[in-house]
Amino acid sequence: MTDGTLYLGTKRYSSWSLRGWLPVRLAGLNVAEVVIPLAGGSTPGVKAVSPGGTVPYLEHQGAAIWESLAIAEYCAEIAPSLWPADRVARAHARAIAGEMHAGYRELRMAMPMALFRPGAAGTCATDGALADIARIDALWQDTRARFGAGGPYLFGPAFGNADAMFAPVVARFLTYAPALSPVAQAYCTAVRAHPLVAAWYDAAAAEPADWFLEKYETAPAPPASA
Ligand SMILES: N[C@@H](CCC(=O)N[C@@H](CS)C(=O)NCC(=O)O)C(=O)O
Repeated sequence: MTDGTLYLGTKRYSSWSLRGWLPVRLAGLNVAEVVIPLAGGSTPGVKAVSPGGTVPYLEHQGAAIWESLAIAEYCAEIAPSLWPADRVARAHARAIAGEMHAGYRELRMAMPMALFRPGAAGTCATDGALADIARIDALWQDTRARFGAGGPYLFGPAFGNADAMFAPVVARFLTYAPALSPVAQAYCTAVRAHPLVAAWYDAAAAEPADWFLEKYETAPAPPASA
């Protein structure tokens, strides 16, 4: 018997689902997982279950939560260590998580999360995406320098809500391989090696081929100058 259900989209592609799944698993919520194959736009199966019409969607002990950042906050009520204990660090973590949730549209549009997309390295680097990447790289460097002592994650040894919000960005960087600072590169390596992120990749790799969306499984066009 579980305490609820976490609805997700195809793990190969659903960046927002990963942002919701990580806090739920980090907090140890006992929920069943339902993965709905995404249609690549509007997915009837998602609209049928989620009040917000999107995944992730969490039902847990009477609570219904359909925004990834709200899921992260809910999980932190159960497991407060998902945010840093220090007030200033916690404020910074919430600010960067909020910036991620609200922003980086150019990056998200140009470089959709597609965990195993072939031939993607070095492609899709629009000017807008590169501007977002520069901002994220600077943010990670600053956060690691100020709050990251003692461990490989944004706030040190514990992988928390801020890392969860950025995990799909890491996934994009691993697929599209834009130029990054050594600090950002090391952070990507650490996030990819986290057992929960590794488990997500493994589950994604096991998804059936009839869930694949061709636009995310074919090599993107090479840069115009190539
Ligand atoms: N702001 C939402 C965004 C969620 C979102 O856009 N999810 C996508 C999947 S990655 C979705 O459900 N799209 C609707 C669909 O495929 O029908 C959140 O933070 O949870």
